[in-house]
Amino acid sequence: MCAAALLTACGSSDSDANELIFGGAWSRPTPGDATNGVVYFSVTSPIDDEILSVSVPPAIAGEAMMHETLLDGIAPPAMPSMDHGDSTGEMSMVPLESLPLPAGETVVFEAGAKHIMLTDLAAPLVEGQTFSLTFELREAGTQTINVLVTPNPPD
Ligand SMILES: [Cu+2]
Repeated sequence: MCAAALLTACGSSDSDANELIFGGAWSRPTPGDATNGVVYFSVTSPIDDEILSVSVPPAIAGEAMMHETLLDGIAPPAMPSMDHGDSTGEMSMVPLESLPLPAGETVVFEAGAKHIMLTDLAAPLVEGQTFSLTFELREAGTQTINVLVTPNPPD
């Protein structure tokens, strides 16, 4: 039943007032030899909440993690640095252990900023494909969204 609810939250029947609003979840198609994918979306919580973790079905990727891209010169938060890049020079990424969602504030995951990183892709992500991403939130519990694989951000 969630399959039809493209780009919208589902599986939230255990909450009502705490309903999160997810927008525009998308992921770039990947070339055949890529091991990592990336997911972007926006989320708004009506109450103060916090994303505790994110997961992806094993049929899609080995692991999903929240990351933030930083530029050299900007002090990273007090977390271990994790540099994926071998040629990107000034860009680095740090894992986000959790992410606060202040009430009513839209938090955006987008290129060059916060993103969900998928590692150990089981297969290339193909344009038109969809897959689910599941979030654990401190207040809202488990929330699952559908992600569309597309080269361009949805409107
Ligand atoms: Cu990353």
